Amino acid sequence: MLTQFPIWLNATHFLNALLLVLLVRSGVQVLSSYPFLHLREESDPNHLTIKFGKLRPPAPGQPMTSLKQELFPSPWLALPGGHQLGLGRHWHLVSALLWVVTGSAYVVLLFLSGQWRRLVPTSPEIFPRALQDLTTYLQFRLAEPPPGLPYNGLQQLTYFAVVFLLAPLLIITGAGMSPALSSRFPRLVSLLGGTQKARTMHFAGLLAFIGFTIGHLALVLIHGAAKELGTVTLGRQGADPGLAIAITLAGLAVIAAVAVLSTVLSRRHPRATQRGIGLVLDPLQSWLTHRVTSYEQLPSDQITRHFWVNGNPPQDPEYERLGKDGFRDWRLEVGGLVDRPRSLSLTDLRGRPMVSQVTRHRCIQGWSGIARWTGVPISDLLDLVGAHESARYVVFHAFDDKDRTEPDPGGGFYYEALTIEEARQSHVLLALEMGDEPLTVDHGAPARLRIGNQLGFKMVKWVTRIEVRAEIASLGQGQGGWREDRMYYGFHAGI
Ligand SMILES: Nc1nc2c(c(=O)[nH]1)N[C@H]1C(S)=C(S)[C@@H](COP(=O)(O)O)O[C@H]1N2
Ligand SMILES: [Mo]
Repeated sequence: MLTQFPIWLNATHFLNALLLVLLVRSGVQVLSSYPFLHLREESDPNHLTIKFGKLRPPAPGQPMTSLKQELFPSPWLALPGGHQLGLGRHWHLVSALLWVVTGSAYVVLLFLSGQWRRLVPTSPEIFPRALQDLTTYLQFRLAEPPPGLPYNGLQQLTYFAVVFLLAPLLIITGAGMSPALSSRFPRLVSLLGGTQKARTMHFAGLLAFIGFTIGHLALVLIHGAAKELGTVTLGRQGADPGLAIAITLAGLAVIAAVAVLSTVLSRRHPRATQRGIGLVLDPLQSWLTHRVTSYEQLPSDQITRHFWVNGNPPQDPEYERLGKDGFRDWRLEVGGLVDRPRSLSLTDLRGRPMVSQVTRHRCIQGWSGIARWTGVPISDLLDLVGAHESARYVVFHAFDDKDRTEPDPGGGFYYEALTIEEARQSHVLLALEMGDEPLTVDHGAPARLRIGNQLGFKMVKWVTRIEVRAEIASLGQGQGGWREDRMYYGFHAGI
């Protein structure tokens, strides 16, 4: 009986609607943190770009940093609204995960139950039928489905396209933005035309979903809400219309309640939200950053010209003094749970085996840039000092005191931690050069971290000290990094 829907179909339809509301609102939050969409693989807001705001000039004496470009959307529009990219991403990723699980269950049940016949066109005759239906609607008449089927040609074709084309496009373009996945499968990213095109297509997918939803709701109303809602809620056209409308309103109330609760929870209890959602995301993220290593080695002709800066350089007389003579007196301390703590000069570091990689940097905000980086693998330094067996984390401490360089939110020196397994991967370098030149101050002189399969905020610039530790709970606010502590970012940054 194809005109009667089994209950799992109504249930997955409802979950899908609920999750899409979370996805769209948190997606707006993520987009706002870098309100530009690029039409080619170059995050240059002055070139081939769709802008949702004006490019804002830097503060006097500061570089043009990407954080300065963030928009702070209203909580009525975005989840959770305001200055909360970290939590917006948590919501986006956890709803995306649940959405993929729901969608997969739906597709499996569709094929097991034979219900796929309603959706999947089996003959090319669907195209003229859909066109016929469209002209019927345009003449303000109802296009009825063929006898024994629930949908007319136009409905069948659009539903099919949404489930089997649009949803996969959103998943693939989403994966194309993940540093772990896109550096493991560089071919997938080239196929999409690069990270920035993936991001732009992801946004186009959102617009398509919104367009579809509006059309879909309009047709339900035009075809007769009472009759159609019987199918939507109870799976039968003959269902009691009063009951169907009551169930629909209850469903909408649940969606609205989730929208309000997720926003209020995130704003009142940001740490609890970060940790609660982290319980679901952390295992996946940790699996990605531990197991899915970077295979990225891009050709030199893909190197991008525009490379954003993020994070204001240290405002520290000591740093300035060291910089004056090319960091000759600068020393990198490597210590903690190690047998032979060392204090290394730039010359010492240059004497270690150096590795060169052309890789893509992906900032959590959304921009990306490709450069050649040259430096010493962290694993080499860990071996040099003899990191203990009991060590679990490697912490990178920086020169920039955020109370001076980013007073909102401030909170001490920048640092980020990696698990020792992450730090030992071959694509993790202490970079000394960018584009075959010593690092500039903006990009982290004299030494900064480079990680092939994680987001940019992990890649500490202006490194002063590497500390091998057994735990990170007693460091800062205990979340494993300054941005995790202060901006509620996730600890593993593979997505
Ligand atoms: N010490 C320090 N390192 C930092 C930051 C910072 O604020 N301070 N910002 C991080 C972020 S969010 C990004 S995206 C990259 C940017 O690197 P770039 O400025 O070389 O492009 O640096 C990371 N390293
Ligand atoms: Mo970033």
